[in-house]
Amino acid sequence: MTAYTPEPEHKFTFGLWTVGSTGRDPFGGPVRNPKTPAELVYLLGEVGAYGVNYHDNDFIPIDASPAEAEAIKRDFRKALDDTGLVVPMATTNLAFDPIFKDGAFTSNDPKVRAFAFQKAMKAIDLGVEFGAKIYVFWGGREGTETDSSKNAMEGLRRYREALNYLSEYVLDNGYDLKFALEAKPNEPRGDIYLPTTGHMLAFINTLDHPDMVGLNPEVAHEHMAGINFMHGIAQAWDAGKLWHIDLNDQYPGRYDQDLRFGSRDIKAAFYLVKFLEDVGYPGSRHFDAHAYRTEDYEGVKDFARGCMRTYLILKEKAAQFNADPEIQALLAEITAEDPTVAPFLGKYSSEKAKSLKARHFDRTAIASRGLKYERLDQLTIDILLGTR
Ligand code: GCO
Ligand code: MN
Ligand code: MN
Repeated sequence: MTAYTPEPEHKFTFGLWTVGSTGRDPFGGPVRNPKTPAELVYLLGEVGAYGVNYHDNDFIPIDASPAEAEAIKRDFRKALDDTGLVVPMATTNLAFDPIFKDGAFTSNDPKVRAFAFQKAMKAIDLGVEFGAKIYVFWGGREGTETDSSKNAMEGLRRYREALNYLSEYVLDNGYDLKFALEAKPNEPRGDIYLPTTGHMLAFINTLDHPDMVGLNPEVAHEHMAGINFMHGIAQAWDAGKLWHIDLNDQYPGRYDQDLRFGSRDIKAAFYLVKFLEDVGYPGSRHFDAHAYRTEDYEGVKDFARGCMRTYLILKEKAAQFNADPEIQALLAEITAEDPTVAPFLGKYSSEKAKSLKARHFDRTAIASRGLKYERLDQLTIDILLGTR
């Protein structure tokens, strides 16, 4: 039994905005005093995280003077040096300021779009300055409440124009930086453009520099849409586009909860961790979640430790699943090849097609076979509940 101790090799990261959340929600103000970026780095160092990510403005406030910005950066740099934490990812806040009330890149107002380009370029510089290699785009307010207001095709065109422009900016500056797009179906907008990982995946192929652009899927966002997150992750991985991931949890059909990883749907979290570990996903395991509003900063540390601990427990459970003789025997039986039909499958040829069309299948006999998925699922549950 391991101690489930987070190590740098696990690549566990948190955003400044996650452990730094003061618990504000639409129905109430802050319940925790804000901490500085440097203080949050020390907190993350204490719980054993590998890295810290930030938006431009949870690092440097939007109205900070150049001297204030320099002081914040200096303290932050020292905290990184003291703790050994790294900055793998950065992003732009294109949602909070009132100027973005109708979106940023897709706003109907060209001044807002130009300001968004400017803000994103400066935020990219700020990310690169601290070593970020992944730059996330989450289109929080890129959408509508009423489709009378915006043409959906125009929305896509503007989004594409922004990503193309910013790709050129990165190339022009010789930055070693790749983009990762994050989908979400709704909240804060009534509807957000490119609502799922699948939509994003298709959109990437329409860009000028598709090789520079991948994905940052988030558990909660796909659960909000009621879909199987791991299946989307598999598709992203299959496309070579799983470059970052936002881990948290979420009950479907509710507001955006950002719960501690694995705290709601353990089974979904298990299949996800098993997938990431089985394929050898090399990127950050970024927890985009926050502590309950009931907590003080000790509770925030409990939250952060809990995210990493649950991941490591599920990683151990995945190894147990892979090594379980009964499970593996069942899987071998379920997926066994059949030499009598093997010649008909695989790559098409007209010969094959002709002989396959002539083959008789005993549908009743084939369909009468029990597949033992009940047994398999119960074995999985027994592993997860610790009784196996
Ligand atoms: C959300 C999003 C954000 C983004 C973050 C980085 O639902 O609020 O998940 O937390 O991940 O803005 O782009
Ligand atoms: Mn989210
Ligand atoms: Mn996110």
